[in-house]
Amino acid sequence: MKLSAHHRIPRRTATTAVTAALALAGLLGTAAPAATASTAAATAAPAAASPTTAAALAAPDIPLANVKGHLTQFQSIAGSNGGNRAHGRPGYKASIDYVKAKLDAAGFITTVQQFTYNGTTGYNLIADWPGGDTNRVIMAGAHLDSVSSGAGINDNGSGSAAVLETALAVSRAQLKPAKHLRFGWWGAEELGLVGSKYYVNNLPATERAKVSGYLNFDMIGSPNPGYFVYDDDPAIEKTFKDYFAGLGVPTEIETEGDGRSDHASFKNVGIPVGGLFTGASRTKTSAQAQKWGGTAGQAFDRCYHSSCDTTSNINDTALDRNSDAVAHAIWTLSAGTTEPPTGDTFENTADVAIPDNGTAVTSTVTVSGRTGNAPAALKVGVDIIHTWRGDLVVDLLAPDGTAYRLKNSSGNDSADNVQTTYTVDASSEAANGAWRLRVQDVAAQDTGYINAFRLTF
Ligand code: DTR
Ligand code: CA
Ligand code: ZN
Ligand code: ZN
Repeated sequence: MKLSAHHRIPRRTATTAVTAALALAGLLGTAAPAATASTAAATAAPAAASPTTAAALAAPDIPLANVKGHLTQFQSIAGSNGGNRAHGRPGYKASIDYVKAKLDAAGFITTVQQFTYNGTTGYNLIADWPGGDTNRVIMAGAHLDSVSSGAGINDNGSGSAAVLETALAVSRAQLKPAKHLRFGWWGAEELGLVGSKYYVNNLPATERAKVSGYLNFDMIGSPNPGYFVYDDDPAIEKTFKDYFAGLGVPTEIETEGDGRSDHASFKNVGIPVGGLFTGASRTKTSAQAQKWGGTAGQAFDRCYHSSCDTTSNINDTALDRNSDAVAHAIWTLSAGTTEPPTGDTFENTADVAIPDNGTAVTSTVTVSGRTGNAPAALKVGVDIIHTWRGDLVVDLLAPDGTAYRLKNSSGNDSADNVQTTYTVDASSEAANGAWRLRVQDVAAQDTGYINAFRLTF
């Protein structure tokens, strides 16, 4: 339980003990070389401010060749497994294994969720990108199964490949969004949204409440494409429409989508949803052909649920535009508010020797790129290697010099090291500037050093 009854200690007055919240220890690494000698008043060189925010970052281009490479793999998998990637058939599990291997290699935390339908085992693949606020999850998904009549390259290799390549782009960028990113590949969608329903139904209500939005991509490379945006959550819809407007590509509201793909499973439990679609068996009108090109009077996808839904059943421009739109939505919706997102960390890992029973030393981090004041729950990560930590007094110094007592000396605390995170109400302090951790050893014998100092906003 965190108790953070902090009182701001006016500058240069006798420090008053305040209760510091001790969060889980171990946020900072403990491995460190023996302390290097340094002058008593030494202040470690401030680490270069390294805000790890994605607030303003634009999404990278998603390479069409990479997306098509995944489609080639799905085609090959179908070819080696009876011609399809359908639920309960070997081609589906082989597809799961392919996608999972790519994600594991890219640093995702993957989970294969099993379920049974029609007497056979189905699989969902969930991939979490470590970091971000796990109370605010942005999720993107696609069904990975095909119908039994073919390889299902547009339906829905296209969505699966675009979501996979976007996840891999997140890894390449080492993106650190404010919100937590999760990706899903669903089984048995063609049999009635079975896999996504199973996932949602087995997600505790507390976990469902953390999903800020679910983005669905089912058929996004149709050979005679339309550009349809789901008309569900307004913010998600706007994100997609703005993207296509930026390309000069008109969009239409997806009118047949309700209940027709995996977003329905999420919508049914109150999770905001959105998504993209390039059309299935419906016929493109003349007006649509006027704005999008292609062939009026012909289905958006003539090979829908047919054996001809192969890698030749893809419109490259549609697949490229939609893959880039997936990335745009992920980068944009996970960045949080206009403020640099929570999870912004600044740290200094330079060692600073603490003189035994001597003057105080400091370690400095310089915060920049933020606006306004620091938060009321500023996380102060402290990592001090020191025998008999009862010798130590530890303060946080705000940029204006105001001292916040984190730890008092306590003669009988013979344990080693101070490795924990304090929560400080720093809301009266400007966020930007040089923050310092001040440490003083006030009792003879036992020595050590500051190993790391971290501020998380
Ligand atoms: N049911 C999907 C294809 C599909 C048909 N209409 C829509 C609208 C929105 C998304 C998907 C679809 C399938 O066959 O997988
Ligand atoms: Ca691209
Ligand atoms: Zn289908
Ligand atoms: Zn589909």
